[in-house]
Amino acid sequence: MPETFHLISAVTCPWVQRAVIMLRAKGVDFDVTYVNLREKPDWFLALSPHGKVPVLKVDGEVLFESNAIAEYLDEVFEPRLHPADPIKRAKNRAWTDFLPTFAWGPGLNNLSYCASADDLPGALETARQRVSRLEDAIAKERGNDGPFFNGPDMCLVDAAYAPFFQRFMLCEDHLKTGLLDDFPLVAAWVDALLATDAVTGSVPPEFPEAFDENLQRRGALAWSLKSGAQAAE
Ligand SMILES: N[C@@H](CCC(=O)N[C@@H](CS)C(=O)NCC(=O)O)C(=O)O
Repeated sequence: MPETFHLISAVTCPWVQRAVIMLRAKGVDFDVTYVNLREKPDWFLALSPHGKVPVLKVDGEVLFESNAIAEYLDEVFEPRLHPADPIKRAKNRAWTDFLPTFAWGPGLNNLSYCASADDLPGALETARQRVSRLEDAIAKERGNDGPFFNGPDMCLVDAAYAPFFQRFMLCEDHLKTGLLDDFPLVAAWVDALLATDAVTGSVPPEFPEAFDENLQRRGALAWSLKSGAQAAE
């Protein structure tokens, strides 16, 4: 059994968070080193094949890509989060593959980080199309037997999507788009994800401040609305 786990991380990275959710769900202890991705240190560039986080060092072996890391952790540590049934497992992997399209296809992130009120309706419409695919998938594959993607137990699809929904909900507090109002299965799924210890404890204490800085740097509408409301208090 491997003994040491060292995660190379960035505070607001959703792909890193997916790895952390998996480590927490599996009860694996790990050390963390944070890197500044705007000034990547040489040791990091030498270690990370794509110059990206997450990287997980396992007894000195370098793993990269959050999906590969999640699959590795699931193979090595109990409890198994992937479904035992190969057909269900393949479908889960397919929905995990949908994540980049869901987030950036353009997708949910374009709404979360939307720059202006004028851009909001278009971003909302695209995000609705993306969420609707998940709503249909859940209705077809699982029905009402939630709250997680496959049912009562967390799975790798949950670990993949949770960070993106978490960020959206932080922005939604200010944007108030009502995106999830017409998607009850996804809405209940998101509620469950954001109430799960493996997810809630997967960001460091400095996350809220770093996320706000990120919004500000992106010139996000959510940030203008938040800072405007704070100034009015
Ligand atoms: N497909 C990769 C995406 C990882 C990724 O994009 N990480 C970002 C931070 S959130 C990064 O390291 N960006 C640095 C860069 O692209 O230079 C994964 O799933 O691990």
